[in-house]
Amino acid sequence: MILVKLGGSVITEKNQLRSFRKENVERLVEEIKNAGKKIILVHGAGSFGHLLASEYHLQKGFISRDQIPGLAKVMLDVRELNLNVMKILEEKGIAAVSIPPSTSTRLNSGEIVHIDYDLFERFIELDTMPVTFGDVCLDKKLKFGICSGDQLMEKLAIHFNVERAIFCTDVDGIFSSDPTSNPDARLIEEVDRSILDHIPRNSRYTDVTGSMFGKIERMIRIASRDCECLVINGNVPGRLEAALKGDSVKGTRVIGE
Ligand code: IP8
Repeated sequence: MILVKLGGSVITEKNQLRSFRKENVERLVEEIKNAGKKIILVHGAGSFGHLLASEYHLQKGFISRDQIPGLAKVMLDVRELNLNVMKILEEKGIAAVSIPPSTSTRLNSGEIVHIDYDLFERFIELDTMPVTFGDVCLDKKLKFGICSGDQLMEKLAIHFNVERAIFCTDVDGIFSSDPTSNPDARLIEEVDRSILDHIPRNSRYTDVTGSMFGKIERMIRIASRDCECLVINGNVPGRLEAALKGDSVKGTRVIGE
């Protein structure tokens, strides 16, 4: 079993509200189909989630009633994004089923404490591809919160003991600094815990779901479970297919401990 995350920046225009990158998703789905592997697919929220979630401070949990219309809007928008992805999977002949975290996952202080794994297991038994995504979920302590695709990747990788977890982003992998603003940024082909000494814990980051530091920490935990963990560029044709097939591909391999 292989776990794939299509990052929000690969499937949406991140700074343009609710803008779906249809052609990119069509190509990525083709690559998934060509590779012919058993996959659980996770996708991020991109501009269907982060912009409004940040405006309504949903990542902080319940602060006031004024957030509630925002909660409903973000839930609707990420469903719409998921539906766009599901339609393409169906059109390309992949029998995929959507498992929205808002109805299958619970948080406590922002961390996942429950996932209905049985739903995933039963759909996998039926030879379908489960698809889940970054969403708004109920939170025991904070009433509600944001469940990111990365949090789902960690839990699903561990529960299903997957052989490989592939994170598709809009850059070639993990860099020594932000490659979109620093021309001297260097791609790091193998990343281990020592990199965390060079990344600020609370780096300025546009996502409501946390810093680069936190994302890499999750990846290290995945890689520590005997799972090959790769970060690749989902915008470059062929890379996802190669990574799925186990061929060598430009990107970052995360080393566990
Ligand atoms: O894009 C975020 O999920 P991510 C989910 O995987 C929302 O970080 C609703 C912003």
